[in-house]
Amino acid sequence: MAPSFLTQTYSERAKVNDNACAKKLLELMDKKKTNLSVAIDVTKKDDIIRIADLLGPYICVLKTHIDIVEDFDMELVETLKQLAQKHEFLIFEDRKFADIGNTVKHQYEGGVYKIASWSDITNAHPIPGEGIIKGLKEVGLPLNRALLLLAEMSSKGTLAKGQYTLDTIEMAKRNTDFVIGFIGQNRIYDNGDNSQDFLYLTPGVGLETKGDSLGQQYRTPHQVIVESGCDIIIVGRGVYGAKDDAEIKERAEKYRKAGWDAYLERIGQSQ
Ligand code: S5P
Repeated sequence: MAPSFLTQTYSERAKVNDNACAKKLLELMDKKKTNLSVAIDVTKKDDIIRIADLLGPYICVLKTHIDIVEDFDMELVETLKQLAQKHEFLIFEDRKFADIGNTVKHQYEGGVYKIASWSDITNAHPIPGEGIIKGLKEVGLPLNRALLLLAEMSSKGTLAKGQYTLDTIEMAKRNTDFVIGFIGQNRIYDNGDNSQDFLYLTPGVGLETKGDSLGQQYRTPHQVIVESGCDIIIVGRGVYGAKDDAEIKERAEKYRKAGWDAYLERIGQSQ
């Protein structure tokens, strides 16, 4: 039996991944030595651009919540696209689509944000059933975009667990041309038979605190990458919530190193 993806390097996995977006992501993770994604959940355009430029060298994925930006315009996304090229990272609009296929198609393609035109990756809740993937795919696939399904959540009391999570994985397996992985807390589907390599992106990561007052729960990069076998750590306030730009960079490097060291340990290459 071929070795599990769990113990393969990101570059080995890039070579056998058929999805252009997943391949690019795995390649740049290997090249930049980072499995850190930062969630820049700030509300002013200039702050997003400043922090994205600052953090570019440390991250593989820049995660946005575009609908919290107070002064949004298309210039913002044009600048983010330029920064993505300059620093080699992917853009992930964390839109969490959750409606019927026909509606999400419009939400993804059009409206104010035109998400599909600039975001390499987006995500969806599987709750409506497979039509949500089909709708998003009609828009995203011709543009070489990719989708993550929310298989589990980091928040207290989440309903995304048990059979729901297992059914989410089955849904992904039927749509591997577009679905490249999951937002989740554990590597649920690691078959060891190498039939499909799904990426696991994991939020709820913090080194200093265990959670917030609104139900968020944090684990360490080591818990996420080594113990739970996930691939990318997503950190928000732990990085951008620093007092100034110098500290934002310091924190990004701390999380990048913690995530990368955990990955090296997992694949058996730690010194
Ligand atoms: O289960 C989840 C899924 C997501 S995408 N839990 C999460 O926290 N997220 C997102 O990750 C959330 O919307 C936010 O943008 C980020 C976590 O931010 P932090 O400040 O708590 O690290």
